[in-house]
Amino acid sequence: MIFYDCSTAPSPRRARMLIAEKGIDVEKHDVSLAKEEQLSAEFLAINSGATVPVLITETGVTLTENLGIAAYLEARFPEPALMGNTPDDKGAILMWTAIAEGQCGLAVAEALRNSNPHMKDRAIPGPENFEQIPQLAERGLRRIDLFFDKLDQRLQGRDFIATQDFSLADITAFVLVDFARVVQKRVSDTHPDLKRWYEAVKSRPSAQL
Ligand SMILES: N[C@@H](CCC(=O)N[C@@H](CS)C(=O)NCC(=O)O)C(=O)O
Repeated sequence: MIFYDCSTAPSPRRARMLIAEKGIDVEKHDVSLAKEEQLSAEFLAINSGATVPVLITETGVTLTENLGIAAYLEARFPEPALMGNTPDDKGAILMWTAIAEGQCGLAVAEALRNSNPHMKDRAIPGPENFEQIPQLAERGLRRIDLFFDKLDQRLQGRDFIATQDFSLADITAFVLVDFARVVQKRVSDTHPDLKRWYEAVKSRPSAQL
């Protein structure tokens, strides 16, 4: 399997953590977003959507979305299960993964991509250019605060976000919460349960990569 990664970006980190948690061997290629390698003809031939991560499966299928990559890896390498074993757990894990993507990942992306001068005209990833809308950056910052509140509340008396076990939902939320540092949002003592969970996930070997 070939894995197109980028060490500085959150989306490939989600897949990287999942691969590490499952102990899977992949051939890794780093794509530098700083050097805009995702827009090169060579990479566009692999993913015309110009984003990482990308996983080329054992049978040669190209997967360009975290959810697709996770579903494939969970089916191909079931242990340890990271997407649930029971119908309830499977539902809860995908639900919390979607909540983290929509309410944290998109909020951080809005805040960063609509304010950073290096991302002028790159407000949305992909082959097309989009101009920045400063109001979206402000809205993104407010939404990150709301998500931190929500997750702190959810984690009261719990070790993991979706179920009794560590799962894809924890990987997704951890990576996206951690990435909020790029817009100066950091987990602090004002959110004690979020902080306890964040420190625990941060200490896992898969989070060091
Ligand atoms: N929905 C995709 C998102 C992939 C994505 O947006 N990746 C970003 C890095 S975090 C990217 O490749 N950006 C390229 C760019 O900024 O031009 C997933 O979750 O896998």
